[in-house]
Amino acid sequence: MPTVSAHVALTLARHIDHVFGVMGNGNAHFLDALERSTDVTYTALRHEAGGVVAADAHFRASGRLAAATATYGAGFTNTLTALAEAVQAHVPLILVVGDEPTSGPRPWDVDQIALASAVGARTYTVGRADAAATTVIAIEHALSYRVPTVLAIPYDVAKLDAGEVPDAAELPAPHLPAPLSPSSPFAAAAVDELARTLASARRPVLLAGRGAWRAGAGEALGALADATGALTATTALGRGVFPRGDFDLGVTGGFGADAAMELIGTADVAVVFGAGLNQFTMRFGQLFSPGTRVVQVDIAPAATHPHVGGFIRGDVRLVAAALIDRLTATGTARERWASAADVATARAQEPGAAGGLAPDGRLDPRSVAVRIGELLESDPSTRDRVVVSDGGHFIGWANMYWPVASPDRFMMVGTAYQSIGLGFPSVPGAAAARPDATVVLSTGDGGGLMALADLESAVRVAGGRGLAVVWNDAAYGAEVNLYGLQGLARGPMLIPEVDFAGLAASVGARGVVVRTLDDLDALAEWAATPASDRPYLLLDCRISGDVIAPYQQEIVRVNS
Ligand SMILES: Cc1ncc(C[n+]2csc(CCOP(=O)(O)OP(=O)(O)O)c2C)c(N)n1
Repeated sequence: MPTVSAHVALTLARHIDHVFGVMGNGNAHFLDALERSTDVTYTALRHEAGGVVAADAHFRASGRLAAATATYGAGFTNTLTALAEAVQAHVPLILVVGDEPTSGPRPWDVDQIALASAVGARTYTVGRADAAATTVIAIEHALSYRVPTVLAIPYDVAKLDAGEVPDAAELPAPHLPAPLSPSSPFAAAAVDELARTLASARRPVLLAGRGAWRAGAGEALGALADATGALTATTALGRGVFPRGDFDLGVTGGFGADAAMELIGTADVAVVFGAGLNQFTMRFGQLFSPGTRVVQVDIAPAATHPHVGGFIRGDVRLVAAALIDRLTATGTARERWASAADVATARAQEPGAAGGLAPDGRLDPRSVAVRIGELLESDPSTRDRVVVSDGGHFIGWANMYWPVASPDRFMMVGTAYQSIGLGFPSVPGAAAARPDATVVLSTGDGGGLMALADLESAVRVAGGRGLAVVWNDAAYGAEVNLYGLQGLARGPMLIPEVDFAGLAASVGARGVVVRTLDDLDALAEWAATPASDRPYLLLDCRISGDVIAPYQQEIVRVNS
């Protein structure tokens, strides 16, 4: 007869395809049931944080729920940083864990419910009689509130016989909340007013974030930009949401080019769709000028920045469609207020040192980023890519120089919680979510070393579809820039130069030490080889720490 663990596994299997994690006493029976009785693909990670990161990256890359699993105690506490990141980033996933027996804690148990709660995640604990229903409730909670949710199996309950697994028909199906329609008379009046404002605007800008992508609003926002003659811009997480790029000013904030940000500052009307307007997006308050009328459209309960002068609560796609209806009814299709050529000039980034070397003889990361960006775009196999990024000073390079086709093709797992060290385990999650795409990791040497346990997972799972770019400056560069330059002791900020190419080779990848731009020809050769015939490639780029990204200079300025 099926056990409680089998009830959890079989019910989960009705709603998800992938589980990532590490095995131990607390989840052995769950994994046994998953392997024997379901079609779910289980992927072993090498650190429990990695299991949660992979499930998180899977959702970000596909919008499909995945699960992680860990044993009780040390396995569970190893997940906490990754769990906090998923909470802060509003990423749903299910974390199936073992837990203390119902009879009470053993010496090696900790209060897991309190720990999960402390980082913002709710726990549902299954019992003998309710395991399937409780599993569905956990899935529903994760999807409705867009949060990671813990599903705990007490140790003494895990292998109890629980009878037949209830039929799918008898279980409530998880459902998503209906889109928030701007249909009340108040909302309709606000939409009317915004349509009039846009119709009479001389220099309108539309700024969209990841919320716009989640709402499926890309096409509608593109049509709205066409109808209003607006220039567009996105947040870092919203890159690629607008269908056309020729009137797009790029990312707002420190990743954007100065000239593009200055153009945005001259807007008379800016409408913000599905973007939280954090301090980075807002250039620490400098993005818009006091003369810009800023209207925010979002499902959040209220405006999220003091510069917002008008707020419409609603689903971004529905509000955009309502605006287009009103604007096309009055026939107001407009010319853009700047030419495509001017927009392209404004958003162009600094190209880096000619020849690629900084004065200290190491690579200029900007030149490396430009060249890698060109190579990624020039081959069909790398054009179809998902970029996953760890955190650190280097995040600027991918954000500034590598084109992004849509927001689900670029993710920074870790930045919501400001954690480094979640890069390598993002790779298996994105690779499973997008079985045809190349997964490109961008990581520092500091974060790369922290995540090293899952270098093996990245190489094993992504294989020839995987490429890692290590921005190896032999330092915790962000710390050098923020504190070393203030005169704080540098010893703790430095890392011996690590041979990442050698580490990659030790787990079956091809590692290439990149000291000149010509060394990047290895990427061109690799891209030209069919994915099935090539190993994972790691580019160990020996970069100069002296080139500081503009976004980091902005942070230094604000901090001082
Ligand atoms: C888990 C965690 N530990 C420490 C930090 C502090 N921290 C922020 S950036 C950074 C340096 C990252 O170094 P690296 O990955 O080499 O990238 P770089 O800054 O050199 O580009 C550190 C240590 C953090 N954010 N998260």
